[in-house]
Amino acid sequence: MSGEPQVGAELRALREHFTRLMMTYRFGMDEVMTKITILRDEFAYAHEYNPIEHVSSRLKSPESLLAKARRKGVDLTIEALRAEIFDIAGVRVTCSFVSDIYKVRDMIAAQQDLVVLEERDYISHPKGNGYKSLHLIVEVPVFLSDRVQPVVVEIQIRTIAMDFWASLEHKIYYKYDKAVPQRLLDELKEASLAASELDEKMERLHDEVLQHSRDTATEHTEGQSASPFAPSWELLDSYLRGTPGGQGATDAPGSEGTGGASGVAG
Ligand code: 0O2
Repeated sequence: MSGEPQVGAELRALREHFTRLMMTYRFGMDEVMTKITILRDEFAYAHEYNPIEHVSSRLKSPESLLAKARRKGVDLTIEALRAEIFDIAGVRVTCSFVSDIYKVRDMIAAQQDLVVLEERDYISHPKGNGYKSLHLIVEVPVFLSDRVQPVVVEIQIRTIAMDFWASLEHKIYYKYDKAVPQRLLDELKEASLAASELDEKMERLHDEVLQHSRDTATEHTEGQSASPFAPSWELLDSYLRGTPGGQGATDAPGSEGTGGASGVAG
């Protein structure tokens, strides 16, 4: 005999549906993670600059999902959960600067097979407690064996400072079992303002440094950053000369080459 409790057919079916639901949300979340990772890597290569510092994902636990459903008065049916809870699958993107957040938002919104259902801008309209972040509720298609299932994923995009604040606030909120003393709430609000000031200052400094490097740039180096996908200069040169095994002379940037037939060096 197994240790499983005796359950009726209805409960069994509900559990099966719930499991399938969570599985499709996992797939949707993975799709969004892949899209964002591609955007990050491609952007970093093409522009030698990375607007995305970090990407992570989390699937709501069954306990947390059911607690939220109860809190919001959502029926325990797959349709109701799907229609009313948007953060079952969540992806969090942290950026260095506020302007990067909107750059990332635009790149995500431009994806043809993804629909932005809603945008909540808690940066231009912070929550009363000081919470700041840009939330996108998006829908992505998930290709299952017998159908295409649209899945809703919440993407939270924020700066490192906003993220630092939000994780501390979350911790405090749960530590005090949601009854946080007023003094701490006031200090959190102050900390949120300080985080915004830091974001502004860091972005100003970054813009200044960027402008300086543009003004002093002597050669065009776009796309020449180290990449695991780049063949070596020697390999390309020898290929174009028709010599096997990378034996040809090199004309890589900065080397004293003899001016190979290829002219591969930029
Ligand atoms: P967890 O533990 O992160 O999963 P709605 O009824 O739809 O308006 P909802 O669904 O709460 O409200 O939407 P909202 O406001 O966009 O919040 C979704 C998620 O954003 C939250 O999920 C948090 O992750 C984050 N968030 C929103 N407000 C705050 C805040 O004041 N502080 C912090 N630290 N995070 C916040 P969960 O399910 O609340 O929590």
